[in-house]
Amino acid sequence: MTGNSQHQTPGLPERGADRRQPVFVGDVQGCHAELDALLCELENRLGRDGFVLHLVGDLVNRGPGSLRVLDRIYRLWDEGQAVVVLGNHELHLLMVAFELRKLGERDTFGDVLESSDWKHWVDWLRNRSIAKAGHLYGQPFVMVHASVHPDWDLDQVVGESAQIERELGGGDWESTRLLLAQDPAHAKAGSTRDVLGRMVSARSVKADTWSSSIPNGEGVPWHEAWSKAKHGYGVVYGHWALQGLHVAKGLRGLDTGCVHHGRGRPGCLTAWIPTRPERDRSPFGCFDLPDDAFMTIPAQDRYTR
Ligand SMILES: [Mn+2]
Repeated sequence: MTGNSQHQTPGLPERGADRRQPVFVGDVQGCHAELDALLCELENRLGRDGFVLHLVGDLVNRGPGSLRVLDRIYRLWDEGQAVVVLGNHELHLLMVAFELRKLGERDTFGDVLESSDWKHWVDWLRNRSIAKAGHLYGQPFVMVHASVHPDWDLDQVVGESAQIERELGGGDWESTRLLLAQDPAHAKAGSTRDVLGRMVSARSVKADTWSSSIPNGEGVPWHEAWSKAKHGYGVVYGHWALQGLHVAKGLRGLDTGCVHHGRGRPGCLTAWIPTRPERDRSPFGCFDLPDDAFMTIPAQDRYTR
């Protein structure tokens, strides 16, 4: 698979245009100490300005420092050193901010919504992307929080994401509220609300439907169906802490449950630091196997039960 400049985005330049190392980071979920430790390691290894963070979403919730995480990532984003896609916890935060849902007992992003500049955070989040496509050493890929439809080619992923972003962001807050007010359980298959749910929440798929549940006899993991379609692009994603680190051809699942320490394995924050592939490795370039280009930061506490 060769590069296709059609999918180039400002945040993810083609090789040669930007010498900074791309670094993909799994679900942070308010684990500010681990994020700080990761950034410290990256600065030591790559230099203060030597990398661009790509965060797979779920920056906030369950952990102790949602506001601190947002603040740190925002500064990097503002300096052009971070690329962000939204996760289901960011959408949940927006729905609470729009009074479409109540703050749950386990929700810990009250610090964001109670801050004096909460409107800034709502506005920044609602204007973030659902998917970010680009190239890694010539290999087309997309970063998304949970999943892409198994049948979509990269153009469709980008198109669906752009449609959602038009309705979720821009304009006034009312358009955001109207989209989020739709019940995803009753949204028509393929509607903007349905596709938004799929991209930020899905784990299993069956025919043209999806579910956030892990496959239980009904349906299969979304990436199993996606792999069968033999697409030429890679997917970097998060959202599936119970699955843990997922390294397969074309796929890098990075949610290693930093905030869910104790769910069957020690939690940690994981970063993928893809390396330039050797010349003959194909078809997935840096998404091929084997791959040990990961950095892990152990969770410093048991944040959730
Ligand atoms: Mn998630």
